[in-house]
Formats: sequence, structure tokens, C-alpha cells
Amino acid sequence: VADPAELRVALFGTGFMGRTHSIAYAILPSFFPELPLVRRQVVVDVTEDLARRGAHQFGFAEWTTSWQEAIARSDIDIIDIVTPNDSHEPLANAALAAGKHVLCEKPLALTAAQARAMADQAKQSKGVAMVVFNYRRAPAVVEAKRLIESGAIGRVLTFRGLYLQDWAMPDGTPWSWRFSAERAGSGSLGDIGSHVLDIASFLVGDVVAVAAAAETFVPKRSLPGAAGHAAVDVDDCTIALLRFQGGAIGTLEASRFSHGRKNHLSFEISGTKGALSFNWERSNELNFYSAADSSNVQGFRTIVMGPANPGGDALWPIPGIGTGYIESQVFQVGEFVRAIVHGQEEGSSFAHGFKIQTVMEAIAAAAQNGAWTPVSTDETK
Ligand code: SOE
Repeated sequence: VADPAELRVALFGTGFMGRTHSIAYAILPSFFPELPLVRRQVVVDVTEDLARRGAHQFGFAEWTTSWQEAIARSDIDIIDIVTPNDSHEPLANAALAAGKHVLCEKPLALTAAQARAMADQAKQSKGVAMVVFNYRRAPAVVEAKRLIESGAIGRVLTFRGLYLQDWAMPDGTPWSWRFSAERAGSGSLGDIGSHVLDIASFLVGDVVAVAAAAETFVPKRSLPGAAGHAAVDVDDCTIALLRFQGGAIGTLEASRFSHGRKNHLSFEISGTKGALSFNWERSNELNFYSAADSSNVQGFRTIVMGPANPGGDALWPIPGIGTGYIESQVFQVGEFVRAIVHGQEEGSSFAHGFKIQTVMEAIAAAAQNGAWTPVSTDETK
């Protein structure tokens, strides 16, 4: 079991997620002082300008445009992959083959076959490999799990999960890799639906069969900064019905075309004895209904997260101070570093990323063939 006092990270990519992960590494010791420090060593991006700017902005010591060089370095322990989806597999596999620890953004891969290859590679490697599903780390989501496990809502009957955004909707939103099947694998389904499927798996269990409909509302978009257009060949919106192992049923709606919904990742879970609901836009609140309450006071109660809730001891000393996106990434990175120290992944391993990818692939197939579709159970164990 490794117990390094200090780890060094190479960050691959300097976009939005590169920024959030870098902040999380920087502030990790103020939340989890017992964990090894993660030194922000080297940034990799495709141009010198991007790599240099990334290193400066995110507080890294060095930069390079050669990912091979970063992986070959013996002083680098962690490869953090925050690049577009089509590069996840080659980068992660090369890093794992070199024995590095790998943290990779979601969705893990373009296809289930790719994700399986990555999970297999992770199993053979001495490196720890995790896929980023940061929202499941929010105290309110972990509290929901704790309440479900304690029996507070009885047997889970239904799950309703939404991830709604509206950034793709305005006229003129330009084409980007997120609108390309070749580069992203899928559209709303993989980009945001994957988070809901992760939470469904975390809170309710495995999805065994799906039915679905998907639509592309805007089939071509203008290319940024240039004349001309490019085709959109991914889903703008996917809606699915879910059947869970154990008998619960549910729904998923993933859309980047929901006016007024900015980062509306929400779920409602109904059980035989109560219900839970959560919406990321109010990420500090968990709503809990107990059928055991006397009928004159029955209603959803809003629990404001604080020290008594999961992770609260590491966070702020007073309820309601508020936690958000960055704290969720700190928890994510904290779990990853803890897994390195203990030599074993908890939660979102690459095997889990593969499992989520099989559900997404079944949903995409179901949207094509219009029929209930089983989720392949042929998993990497
Ligand atoms: C864009 O839809 C995006 O950045 C997603 O890729 C992230 O996973 C989500 O957390 C925020 O929105």
C-alpha cells in the first residue's frame, strides 16, 4: 500500500474542467489535511499558447504540448484527463500502461466497447483509475443515500431524474466538439444524462432495461469564427424509461434545450414510506417527506446541509454556509487521492464508468429501435 507524502499531477486539458480540478487540487489540504499534497506539476495542451496560459492560470510549475513526454516522466504520479471525449481512451490507456494513477472526466469513453477496454486496462495496471462523477459527492446526495439505506423512505418504487440546461438553445450557439458523435460519442445523453445515470446507480441500483426517445432539434450549427456550418449528429434531448434491478422503475430526461433551466440536475425518489427530492440549483437543500409524520404536519421538509450531514466535518462549521461545484470537485479529488493511498478505488472506478456507458448505449439503441432494450450485463468484474 502506497503512502506517498506528496503526489505530482499532470493535467491534460485547460478548459472548464481543467480549471475546476486545478482549484480542487490547490485547496485539497484545507479540507483534507490528512491526505498527501498534490503538486500541480505540468499542464499539457495542444498549442504552446494554451499550455502556457493554463500553467499560469491554474498554478502549475511547467507546461508542454507533448502528452507522451508527460506520461513518460518518472516524477509524475497522476494523469488528470479533462480533454474532449474522443481522447479519453488513448490517453488513459497510455497512462495506465505506464503505471500512472488516472482521473478521467465523464463520460468515460465514446462507446461501451472502449469503456470496457479502459476498465480492463485499469484492472491490469498498478495505477488507480477513477471517472469523475462529482455531483454524487454533494452532501445532500450522500445524505439521500444514507436516508435510503437507513430505511427512511422504505423500498424504493420510482426514480425521476432530470438534467436540464438551456445553453445550446439560443440562435447562433456555435458548433463545438460536443455536437459531434465522432468526438463526443453522444450529446445530452453522455454530457449530462451520464450524471443522472450515475446518481440513479448510486441511490437506487443497476438499470437492467430501458426504452427511449431522442431528438436533434438543430441539425447544423455555424462554425466558430469562420464561414460555414457543421452537422450536429448527436441528441439535443434524450428521454428514457428505466427498469432497475430489484423492481423500481424510473425516468431520465437529459436536455440542453430547456429554457430557464440552467444546471437543473434533479431527482425525486418515492418509496413505500417516504420520498426524497433534490435539485442542484439549490445544492445545499435536500427535501425529505416521511409518511410516518402525523397527518397534520405532513409535507416535504427542507433540510439545509451542514456539519451533521455527510462530509460536513470537512466542510464549514455552520449549516447553510453553502457548498457548490468546487466543493463537489474537492470531494471527488479527495476520494481519488484516498484511493491512491489505500491502493483501491471507491465509488466511481473505471468499471463503474463502463457500467454507466452500457446503460447509455442501451438508451441510444432503444431510441433507434423504439423497443424496450436490455442493458448488457456482460460486465468487467
Ligand atoms: C456542459 O453541459 C457541462 O459542462 C457538462 O459537461 C458538465 O458535466 C456539467 O457538470 C456542467 O455542464
